[in-house]
Amino acid sequence: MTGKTIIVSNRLPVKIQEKDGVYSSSASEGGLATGLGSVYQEGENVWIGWPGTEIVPDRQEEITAQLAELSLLPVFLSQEDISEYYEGFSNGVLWPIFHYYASIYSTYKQSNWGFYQQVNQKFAEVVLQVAQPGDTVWIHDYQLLLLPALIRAQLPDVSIGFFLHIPFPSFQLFHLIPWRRELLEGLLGADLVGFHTFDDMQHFTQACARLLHVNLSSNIISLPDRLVVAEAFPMGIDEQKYAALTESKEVKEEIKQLKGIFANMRTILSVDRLDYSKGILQRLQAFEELLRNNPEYQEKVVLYMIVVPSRDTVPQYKHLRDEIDKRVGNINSLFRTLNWSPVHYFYRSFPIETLSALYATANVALITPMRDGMNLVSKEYVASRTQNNGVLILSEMAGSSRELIDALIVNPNNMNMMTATIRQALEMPAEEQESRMIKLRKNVSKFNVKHWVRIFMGRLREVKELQQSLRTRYVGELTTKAIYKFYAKTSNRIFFLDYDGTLVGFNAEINKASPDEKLYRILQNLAANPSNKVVIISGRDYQTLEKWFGHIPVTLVADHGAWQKLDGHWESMPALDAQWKKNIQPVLEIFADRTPGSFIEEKTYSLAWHYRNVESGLGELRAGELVDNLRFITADQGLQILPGNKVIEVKNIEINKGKTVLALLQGQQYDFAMAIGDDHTDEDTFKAMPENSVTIKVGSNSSAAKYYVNDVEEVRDLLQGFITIVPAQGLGG
Ligand code: GDG
Repeated sequence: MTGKTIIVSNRLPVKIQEKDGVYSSSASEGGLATGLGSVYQEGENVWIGWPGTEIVPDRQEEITAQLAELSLLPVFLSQEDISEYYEGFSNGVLWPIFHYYASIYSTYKQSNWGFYQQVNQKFAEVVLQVAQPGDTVWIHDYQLLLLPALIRAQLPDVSIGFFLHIPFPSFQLFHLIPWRRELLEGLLGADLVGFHTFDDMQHFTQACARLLHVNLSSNIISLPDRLVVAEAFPMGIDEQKYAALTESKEVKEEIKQLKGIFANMRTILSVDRLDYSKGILQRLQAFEELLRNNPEYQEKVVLYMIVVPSRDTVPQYKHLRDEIDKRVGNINSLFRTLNWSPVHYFYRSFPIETLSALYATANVALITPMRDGMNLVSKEYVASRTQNNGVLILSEMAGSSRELIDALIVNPNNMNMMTATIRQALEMPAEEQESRMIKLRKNVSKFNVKHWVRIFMGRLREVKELQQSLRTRYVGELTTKAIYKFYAKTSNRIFFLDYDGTLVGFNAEINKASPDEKLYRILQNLAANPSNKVVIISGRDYQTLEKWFGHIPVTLVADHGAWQKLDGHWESMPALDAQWKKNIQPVLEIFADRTPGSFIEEKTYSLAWHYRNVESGLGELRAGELVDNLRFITADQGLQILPGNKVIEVKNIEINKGKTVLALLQGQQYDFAMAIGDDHTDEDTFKAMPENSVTIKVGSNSSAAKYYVNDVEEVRDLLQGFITIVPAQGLGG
């Protein structure tokens, strides 16, 4: 049975009004509210968020009751909370950095951060009042980056999805934030982290790999207790609503009026919230240049510009507003004639019907943000063009430009391109407009907001199933007994044992991690039983394995399978090339030179850069950079990059422990097969093992192995049991 769904966002999808001491609330029709409407209003489901205004304590109960009718649950915030957490940290630190505005004047106030933490905690408390194991929580946006981990800590058995509506910046930008680690750790409380674009997703996973000790395999981040998936889910709109609006009586009336006002005139529409990320000033500049360089457009073209008031108590926004006023004033005073004003500028919001009429009538939509997570306005314009005409000009910095590829795509910093593209749009023949708009509409209608919700929720369920399938069980007393019993009944057995991190602990000096007496005894006794074949399968070079284990009757596999000792002789995998090493070695050397304590290990078919002795933090940082560099230069070279425990290794793609395991199992009839390992090269071993084998991961419960143990001591105890406990209990062997 699945539990309920809880949506969490900074603001509730509701407008609260107070008149003469009486509060009333009405649902608002934002994009998110439309998309999630069918979700939060169902059954026990609920939407949690701030009601948008400060409510005095003695009225909070009443508001809570009112909102409950709408399936909403409020988080009450004080004025101070809002100014520090929302205006200070969310909009003063996260918003600019995430939109690539890193100012040298940025101030990172500790008190803003303190409130950000506290308010996220307040949200967590409200979520925890209603959430239960088995429920699904879907958290939205940059104001709540810490919330996933806060909920996870109290309630490990919930599904948590997170969606970021704004861009996730590249590493160099994200790196600037003093609390960058805490922010990532907060997000990694989620099971699924969604972004508008593939780039944002990659920026996030790279930040995790570089700043935290996590293993990354494409878009999957492995944490010790579970894996987290990051993915792109481009958000859509309710396209039918926008198409239907154009047919409504009210909108038709407004369309008629607009057509009357702008008869013989071509209109360019621009709609944004007041924000420096939206490129409003640059757009005005482009329009001014268009008029200056193309006098034929005078009295023929109008820029209809709506700027919706937003955050204008913040000095920066107020300044932007003043700048826009000035620029509009300049353009109008420069070009205005008796019958014509080039810019029709409105600093206010309009009812959706007016917006719809503008979308339906504007010949061109000029949407040129400097950075935008998605930009829904561009999609709304397309959805409103039911006659398949009109031209969309779209900035390549908007997430929507990845999908709306039939728009005219511009770089908003390139003024020549901007003006040339506006001309191209104004002059575009009807057939071209139609063929482009048909394709745009198809896209907007297929990937609509319902589709977005369905795909996100579906993926979250899949991630949960994936986690479940990888969740291994601890080898407790009962399991150990069962394993020993199984062992006792069999007579042709094979053991695949990894070395570092499995049979011996991690040592800062690679050559100090040599086998001790106790380990020799265990291995010798285990291998002395003629029914047992013991394979040590390691990433170490063959010379080292020979030195340590050459004298005991075990099979040795070195260098992750590149070398094997069969019948007393070391043999390498046939037809492997090692020419690539001369290209990669210099890169590793640069990193070794720049990173005190790190060193390079050369094996026959691989090169490894070790950073176990590097100052903590620096090693991880350099490792991330190295992986990025290597990805770039190893593409198409048939090489694999393996980030291991304090090591980055590069080797031929053909080398893989799993392949070696398969080769050793081939044609043999083992009735007992066991594999133990600790890092992700051992995952290949686990996957290659036969169905009924015993696979054991060391130190983590998220693995393809069936069971896990905590540490090397537990591995040794388990192996020791085959030698002492099994015979002692008369179980045979
Ligand atoms: C954030 C991200 C991402 C605008 N003027 C009026 C009005 N609007 C509505 C539009 C549209 C919405 O506001 C604006 O959405 P955007 O997506 O364009 O931009 P942000 O507000 O910055 O949204 C953005 C989005 O989250 C979703 O993930 O796309 O990148 O920054 O729906 O129609 N609505 C009415 N009157 C107006 O005057 N009624």
